[in-house]
Amino acid sequence: MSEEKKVVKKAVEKAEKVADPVAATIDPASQQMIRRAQELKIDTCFDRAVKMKPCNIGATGICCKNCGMGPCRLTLPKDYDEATDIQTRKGICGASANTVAARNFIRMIAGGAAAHSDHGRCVAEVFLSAARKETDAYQIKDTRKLLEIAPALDVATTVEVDGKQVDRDIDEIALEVGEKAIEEWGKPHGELLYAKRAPKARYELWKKLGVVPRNIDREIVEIMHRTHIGVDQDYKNLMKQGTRAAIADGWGGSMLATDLQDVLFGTPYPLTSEANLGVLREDHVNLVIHGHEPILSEMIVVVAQRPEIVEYAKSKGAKGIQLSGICCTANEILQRHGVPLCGTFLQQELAIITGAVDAMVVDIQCIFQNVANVANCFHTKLITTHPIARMEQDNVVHIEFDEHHALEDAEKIVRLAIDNFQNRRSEVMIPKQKSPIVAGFGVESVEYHLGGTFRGSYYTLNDNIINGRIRGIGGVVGCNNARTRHNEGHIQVVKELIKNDVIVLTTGCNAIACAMEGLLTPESAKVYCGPGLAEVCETVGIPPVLHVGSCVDNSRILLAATEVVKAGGLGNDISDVPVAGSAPEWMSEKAISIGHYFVVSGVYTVFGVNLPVTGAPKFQRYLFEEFEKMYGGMWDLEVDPIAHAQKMIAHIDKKRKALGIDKARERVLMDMADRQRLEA
Ligand code: SF4
Ligand code: MSK
Repeated sequence: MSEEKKVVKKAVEKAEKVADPVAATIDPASQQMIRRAQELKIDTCFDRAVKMKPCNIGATGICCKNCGMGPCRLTLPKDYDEATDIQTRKGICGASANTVAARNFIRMIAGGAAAHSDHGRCVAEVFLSAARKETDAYQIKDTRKLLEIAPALDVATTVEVDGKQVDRDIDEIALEVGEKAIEEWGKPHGELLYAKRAPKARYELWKKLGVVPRNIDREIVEIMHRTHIGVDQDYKNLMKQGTRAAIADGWGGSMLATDLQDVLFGTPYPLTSEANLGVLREDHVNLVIHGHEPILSEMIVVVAQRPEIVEYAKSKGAKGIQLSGICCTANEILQRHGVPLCGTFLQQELAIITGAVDAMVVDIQCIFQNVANVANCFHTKLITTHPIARMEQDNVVHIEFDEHHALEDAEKIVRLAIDNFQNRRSEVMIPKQKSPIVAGFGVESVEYHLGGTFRGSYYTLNDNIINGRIRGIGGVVGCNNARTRHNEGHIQVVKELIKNDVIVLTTGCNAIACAMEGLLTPESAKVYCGPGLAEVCETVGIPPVLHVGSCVDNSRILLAATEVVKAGGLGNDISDVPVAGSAPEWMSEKAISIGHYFVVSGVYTVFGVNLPVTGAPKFQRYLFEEFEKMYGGMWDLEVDPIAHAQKMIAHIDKKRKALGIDKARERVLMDMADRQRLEA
């Protein structure tokens, strides 16, 4: 065969290569839809991941393209020698592998922090509009939460009248909270106000290490400056800036997003719903909401429930309107309204493959451009809504959403979906799988369920940790990644943790994966937990895996850990608490920012899949070991899910030992006989 023919043959083989559905995902509903897509010759991310191999140099963090002389690829030599590395492995400008990896790493933090924080800014702007009464669509809903956050923004909730302190007008407080919040993005002086919401010891440590953020935007911009060619060329100094930006995200942009959303739309409290592709209904108008900001989706929920809109849907032959969500918008409307979860990040194309989605409306973040191509193979209308997130394909409809005419925009979108119901042109195939769930746990509801209202603290949770019924807390979060089997890492890590009495707080796509697996029900405790955690869950009536929201709601995990510190008995700082973090299937820059603010808040944090640091071993050691000496928390990487969870458990046990509570009970590893005894 001639060379040319060989090249063509290879290209054809590559084009025909598709994913093995069972190797691609543990979820039977997704397997069914991957097969369906392959039958219809529609490619999905699972097929593309098989066709395109990642570049090992980039994946290990040592490719630099920060200037036009590059890309410089600083491949890790087989005979790597740390002593000579800095002289022998360098870019054209001389940048070392440590510099390149650190620059890449903090640029990921900048990307993630920018995404969360810009989301937060958008919420703050809508909040301010609502406080100024410029819009009827949004109101201050949760005044209790408003009063709770006001002092943290230096806003007084009382005022002196005739020598007495009296309550201030709520509208006045809301306006000042909105103005103060907006200033956190770009104020010229001072420091991030919310940094003081961390335990006192943590705030003082940040102060001592010089990493308290000045404002949110500045820390992100400074990363872009420092990582420009020829600026900061010391990986430790680069990471110091990465730390400032990550704190500005977790304790700033993300936390403000969560708080202001709670005030505007209500603080979540536990409710029931369902999860997986089976929530779509053949005889209903299916409108899937995908993205991150609840500003739009809240309005869609309102409009879709209006009797005249439901009647309009019926006039088109549908039995009603079924809303459902993908990614974190899904988590937002689930936790406040019980709208079902249609799927995770990797199921966005699969939802359309069912043929039952009349419209998918998207806002920002985690939206595959290929959903437009898939939608084009069906009747599905794909609607973009955000001025910063549009798509080039012609079949995409853009309805720009604005808080000043929010309800009108939402109605346009819902009507578009309804009008499209009659245009279904291919066979509808909806997988039957869906799982019941209990979601909507915030810092407040965890306090209520585990602490009791009369105590008003996390005392009972702490007590259960001290007596060993609960061994510790795992914060398991983050995305799916098409480079690894969908949901397998998430589920194995979480099951191993709860089997060993570690209660799990979850957000993002991990929360959706756990929902699909049936782990978000109180009943699952009896099946999957160690005896201590099972007993607590049964007594209190909660699931062993608590869904605490979306990606920005990782701030709830930080505040829950802070409440644990405040309740007493488990040390003075988050780094003393038996807690560990995890993102088994991460993929986004946001995950790196989240991971880093967990670490510098004092949490040992393990990632799965890979980390773009392994090509620079000295830099990696800095993050994985030396950070613990400075912050009490550090990074780790473990691809095997069981080993991953066991590393978290070992860290939790280390903390228990340091607190002197390790003798309370021996480690329990449940086998089948234990489980049967528990069930008897
Ligand atoms: Fe290469 Fe230095 Fe330019 Fe990076 S900044 S691409 S290492 S020359
Ligand atoms: S949606 S950032 S894939 S968790 Fe927040 Fe899921 Fe990760 Fe997007």
